Amino acid sequence: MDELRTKYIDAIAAAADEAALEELRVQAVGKKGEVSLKMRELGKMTPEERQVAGPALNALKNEINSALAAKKVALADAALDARLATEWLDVTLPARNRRVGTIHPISQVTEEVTAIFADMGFAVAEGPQIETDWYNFDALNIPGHHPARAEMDTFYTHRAEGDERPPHVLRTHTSPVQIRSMEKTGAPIRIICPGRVYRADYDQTHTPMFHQVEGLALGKDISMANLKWVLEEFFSAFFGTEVKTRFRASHFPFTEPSAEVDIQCSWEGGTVKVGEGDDWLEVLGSGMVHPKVLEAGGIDPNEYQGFAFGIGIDRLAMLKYGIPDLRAFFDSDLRWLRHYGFASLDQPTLHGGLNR
Ligand code: 2U9
Repeated sequence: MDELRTKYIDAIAAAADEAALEELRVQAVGKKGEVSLKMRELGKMTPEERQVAGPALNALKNEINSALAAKKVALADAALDARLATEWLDVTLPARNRRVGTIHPISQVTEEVTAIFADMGFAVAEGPQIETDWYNFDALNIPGHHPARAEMDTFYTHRAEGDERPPHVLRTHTSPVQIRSMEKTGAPIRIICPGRVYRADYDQTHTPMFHQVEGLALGKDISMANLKWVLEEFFSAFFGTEVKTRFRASHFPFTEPSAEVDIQCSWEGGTVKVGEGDDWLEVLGSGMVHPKVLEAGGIDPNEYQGFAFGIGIDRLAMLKYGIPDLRAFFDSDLRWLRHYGFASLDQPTLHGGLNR
């Protein structure tokens, strides 16, 4: 029995893993194990012999079982220690750099323009990009025969065969939004309408989809003088320097009188600088809203009047951020987007400064 005890207690102490331990358990105290076989021999003994050998074998079995259980716990602890020693990570390390996207210059400029006009009390209005010909043309005093319709290179949708109704169009300007807003809220009103517009034209300075922001201010006492102040205020805030404007008489179907607006600039070494020099750059169309357009929006022209204007956002972005080719705006070239894009956590506010 002493031999068996020494053999198994030593072997258990030396077992390298749980599998070896299980093998030892089977060999010693399993059904056909050495200790179990010895226990079977108890039957052949005399009662006196059995009285000594029985408790001794039981004690040996218990001792081996205890040693097995203790070693099992020790092995598990050692395995856990080994894992903890190898599978660790330093949670205090700084995170790995990840490429983050950038804000597109069009989005950036739209936010800048919105912030400036919001500060002057203009709300943002939006509307559908697919319009009826009424909202896109007729309501804006552009009747069916008007040459402006042909000049606008309009995209038309298809009507089913036999459907004689005029087709819907992709809006050629954001002006329909202003008509819809006039219908909805009436006057007085002060809104800007930024958004996508569409014209079938493509070269270095034209893309079939581009962006406009139009403005509308109606009240009982609004004049061209207010228009000039608002625009000069806008350009100075946008370019971060005082910008002079020049109004030239023009013609649009939806405004009367109408004016095209130039901003002061200089040309040096092939680059434009806004707010200095003796040259002028045309950037915008504007005027007093035509009485017929007010009527189309459900507003009495004898009671209310006001100004409207339209600016190309893409053009503004090119001017402010020195971007040479309009077409690159919409190529989705990642190198271009990383170069001209803006940090998403660096959005413009009037107090934070729009011109960094
Ligand atoms: C309503 C009444 C009047 C908006 C106006 C212009 C003149 C204009 C162009 C500037 C550059 C378009 O992006 S561009 O090519 N816009 O010249 N837009 S007046 O007049 C309105 C609009 C809505 C109800």
